[in-house]
Amino acid sequence: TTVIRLDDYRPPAWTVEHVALVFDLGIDRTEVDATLQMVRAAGDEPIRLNGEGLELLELSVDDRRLVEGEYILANGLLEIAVDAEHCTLRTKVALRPAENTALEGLYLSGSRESGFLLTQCEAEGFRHITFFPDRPDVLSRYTVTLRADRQRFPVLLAGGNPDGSGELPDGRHWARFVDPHPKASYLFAVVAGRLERISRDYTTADGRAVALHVWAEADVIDRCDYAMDSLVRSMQWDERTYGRNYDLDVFHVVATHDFNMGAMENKGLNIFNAKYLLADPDSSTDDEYRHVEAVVAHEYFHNWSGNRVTCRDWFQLSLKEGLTVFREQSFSADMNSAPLKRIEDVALLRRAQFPEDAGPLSHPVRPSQYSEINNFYTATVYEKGSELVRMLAGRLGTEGFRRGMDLYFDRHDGQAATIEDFIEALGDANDIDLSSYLAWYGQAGTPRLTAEGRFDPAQRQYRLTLRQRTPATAGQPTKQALPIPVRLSLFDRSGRALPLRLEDEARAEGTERTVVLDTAEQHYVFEDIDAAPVPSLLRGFSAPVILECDYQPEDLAILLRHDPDGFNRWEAGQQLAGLAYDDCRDARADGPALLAWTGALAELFADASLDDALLAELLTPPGEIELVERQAERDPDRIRAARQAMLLALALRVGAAPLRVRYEALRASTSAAMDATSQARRQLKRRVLDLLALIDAPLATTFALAQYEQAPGMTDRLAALATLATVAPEQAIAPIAHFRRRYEGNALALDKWFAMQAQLPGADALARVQALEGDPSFMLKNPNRVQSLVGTFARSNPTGFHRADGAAYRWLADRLVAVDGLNPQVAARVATAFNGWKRLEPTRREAAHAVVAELAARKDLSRDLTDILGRVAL
Ligand code: DPP
Ligand code: ZN
Repeated sequence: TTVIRLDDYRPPAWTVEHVALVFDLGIDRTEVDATLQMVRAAGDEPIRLNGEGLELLELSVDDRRLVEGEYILANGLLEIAVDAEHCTLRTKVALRPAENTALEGLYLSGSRESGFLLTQCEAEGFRHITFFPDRPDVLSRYTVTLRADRQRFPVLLAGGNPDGSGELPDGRHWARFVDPHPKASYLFAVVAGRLERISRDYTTADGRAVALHVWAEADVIDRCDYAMDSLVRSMQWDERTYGRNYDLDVFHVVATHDFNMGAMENKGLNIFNAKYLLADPDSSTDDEYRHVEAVVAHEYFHNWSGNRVTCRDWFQLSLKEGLTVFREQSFSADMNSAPLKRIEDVALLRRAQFPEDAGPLSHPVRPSQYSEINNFYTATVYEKGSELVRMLAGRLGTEGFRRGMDLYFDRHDGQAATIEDFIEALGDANDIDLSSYLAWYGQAGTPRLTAEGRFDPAQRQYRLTLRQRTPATAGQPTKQALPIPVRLSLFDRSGRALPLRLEDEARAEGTERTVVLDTAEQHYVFEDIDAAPVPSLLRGFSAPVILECDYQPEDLAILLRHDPDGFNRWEAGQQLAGLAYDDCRDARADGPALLAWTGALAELFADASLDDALLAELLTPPGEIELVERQAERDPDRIRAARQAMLLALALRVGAAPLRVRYEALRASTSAAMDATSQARRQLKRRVLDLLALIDAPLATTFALAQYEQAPGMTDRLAALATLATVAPEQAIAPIAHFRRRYEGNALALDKWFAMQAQLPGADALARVQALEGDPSFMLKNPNRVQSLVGTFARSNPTGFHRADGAAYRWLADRLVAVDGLNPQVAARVATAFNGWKRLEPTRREAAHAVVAELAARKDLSRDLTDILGRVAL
């Protein structure tokens, strides 16, 4: 396989100033006629165009047809030697959309009879549509004409402003679109078929009238209103927060059930996985509502952070993704609760990115090489990338960051930029040199931050020593020190935040400080301290690191009880839960950390002033996947057993009666309302019921059965089903069957039905999953369905997937090969479930190794899957 390296980057030899595309659309065969205005940019190289799976029908340069021998077509490249400085290059190709199961390029969503055609071009899908220099640093203006049968394809859409439409002979029609903004080919999109729409008029802050349209198939169009509301909120927020206005006369959003990723920010024509666009109380959970709002915002925000300023090359992917995730997270924090949003984001980082960064697939936020770019749409590029932007934003403050962003957008508008450009613009606007932060982009692995405090009563000083160390990762044996911003406070033992005065400072200033650790080790001496304080470190999760601090359990209990900030409180609880886990792991039923954790939570449980959602989060210790870090030899059964033991201790400490009373009170206020209070109640109700189930299974079963029957919406219904399936499998059989019938034909609800069952732990998990494969609605061809059953089982069911006999590994290997034959991107994504095999205990490790090695040795797999397996097997 060819490896692409960042160091080998060369600007394009030829660019395309304007491209005119004419599509004659058909499900079995589509013809694409492309006219490219080519301009030589540098050197004397031939024109080289990417093209894959295209049937070349015609090729001409400046109106002269080329014959064989006048061009070279091999290995996905069309090469034509041209002497001139510019030329008009024309190609005509044929495609077969209905056969395209990889869902990259032009493909069919749904059935031949009623489905519609659409495109996905990021990262390198455009080359499956026409011959083109398919790289993000070639920016072109697009004119797109679509022609198709009017009956079969009544709706014709492409990015840009509408520029006419009309009738053609034989029941056909046409529509043309002109995009005035030069864009990269990965942002191209068309959609054609039978779709319904909801519409709204919007006027931007700078006075442009924009028609907003959300499109979906007829059976789901009534579930698009929340997406439309979210879109309007996003547009207003970006105007307010970043001064960014939308820049076309029309903005389309389209939902499809067949999509490899979450959504795609094509210029003027966003396309969404239906999972992130449709929402209604009967079939969507509260979490899903939040995801819809966030993803709609994310794709909209890309219009500036991604489209107007795009990436020079795919190594810079985080330039748009990390930045846009950060913008999306800030938006969600503003729309909902900021501390809860931060909890959600940090929990995701720890669950998804930390493990990724600790295994063989570890890579820097800006990778230095790849063989398949599709495999770098990762938690590292997205979530860790966002944390890096957050550190920069924190360093500059709200106003400074805005100044920096203004300069970045201004300076690079209409360009393909690099991460250096971004950091330079932020720095230049504030006269600060931020270049030391670049090291974060190039270095993989999660840094360990060690903190050690020493109180000196004679000097009335508290001396804090911070150290950093990043463990070696795949291909990066040695690491450098990074700038780590550590936001901190000191608390006295009554929970009061102390005024902070560092040595050399004349006066104390405030109770919170950010120090930047940019060497391996540094000391900070705080003055006027009367008694050993409790340090609260890394407040707000000020850097994406793992904190190792020699906290005593009672120190953390003080923070958990008293920290005024919801996020920090939760964080103290997580740290304490980690220590409590260690007690359970080592069979210390009366361990001090376990007692401190359960004691503090029992107290908070009784505190009526605490927000329901925060309490629910506090009652949730780190998950099994996160806890593997606390285990030298990973045995998922033992991890689960220890975690269950700590939950049981918590339930006992809170007590059956308070849990029952709380559940009943929350049940009494059940409603279908979507406001924050109602959502918080549902979330807490679920936690309380699950805790109650650990100490009074019969009562919890009765509650869950009733809750399933009376649930006013999906959140309560699905939660009840999951509790039943765990606590009383026999009694769950009928409700599970009922749910299946109730949602026949509702793909997204059925996905949740598969996923819920795929997560049920234990020895029968594989058999259950295999039985579910026999359900008539299961199909390998649909990415969401594969993810909901196969992906969920492999990634989110540690005890089920990692069974000691290796049977689930062998099962997954078979499924990967089958999926790979249809859709390489999906196969590669699911295969990342093998990332952690090397640190499993020996029996499982050997079983996994055998399977991974055998798969990796196959020669008949896609480049996507081969790349993942090759790196995982190393
Ligand atoms: N660029 C897309 C996104 O919004 C990739 N699926 O993340
Ligand atoms: Zn994105």
